[in-house]
Amino acid sequence: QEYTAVKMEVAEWGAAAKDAIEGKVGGRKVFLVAATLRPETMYGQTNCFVGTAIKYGIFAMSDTEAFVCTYRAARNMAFQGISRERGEINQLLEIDGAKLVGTRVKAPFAINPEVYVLPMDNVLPTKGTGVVTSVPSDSPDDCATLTDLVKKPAFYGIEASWAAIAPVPVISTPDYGDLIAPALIKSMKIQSQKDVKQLAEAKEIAYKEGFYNGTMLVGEFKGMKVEEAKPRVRERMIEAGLAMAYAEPEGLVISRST
Ligand code: ZZB
Repeated sequence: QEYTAVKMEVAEWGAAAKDAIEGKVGGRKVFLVAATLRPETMYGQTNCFVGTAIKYGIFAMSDTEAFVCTYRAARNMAFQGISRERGEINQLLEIDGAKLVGTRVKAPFAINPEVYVLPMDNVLPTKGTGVVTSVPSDSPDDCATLTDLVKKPAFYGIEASWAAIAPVPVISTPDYGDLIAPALIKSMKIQSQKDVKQLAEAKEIAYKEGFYNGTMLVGEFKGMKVEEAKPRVRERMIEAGLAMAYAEPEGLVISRST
């Protein structure tokens, strides 16, 4: 899978992270790095998700920058020309996902320039970077999770205000309007992030509809078909130094067996 790895710079650490990190990153700028297959939706980011039971590392990528992601992702990046020295992994510290919740990060290209790190039950430690950027307008999983958080902030250990953020229309499709994910959640009667089977179905529909029938509503490529805008937005983010190409290790598996 060829992902776009989006650099979400920490604007302000939450209280728990601040204590854990203080004095340990050597003055580097720190970024949570989210892997996405939908760079064209980045205008609609409303928050960032981590798994509270996942262990993350903070990895020095250069003298001036450090990335928050899983060890597995840092290792992949080290072999994809993202870290300064090939194969080198320099972990500055380990931190529990739970401690990252409440941190405020910058969301590149988003209409909401800064967003909160929030908890999601279904973040897989074995996929992408373990950090997910959330676009509730176009991702049913994100929409369902954010709704859970709004309903039960205390249960999820967050401040209600961190999740009190409306989906931003980014893409229009003829059949589902300007907010496909909320429309699917409603028509499929999805109750929460726990409805994983229906959410997988909704995701499939949202991917296909968005890609083949979607038109951009915002940004530099407003009015363009999603199919054409997608690689262009990605390129713009990479040019701006806000994103990188990031591939999953299928490639490594193949090269090992050959
Ligand atoms: C932003 C975004 C906006 C995404 C959207 C999707 C959609 P897939 O299709 O199953 O391969 N993701 C990335 N890493 C993880 C992880 N470790 N655990 C759980 N989810 C993760 O999934 C790729 C998508 O799953 C990624 O693209 C990311 O969310 C999430 F409008 O990034 B996406 C219809 C989907 N729309």
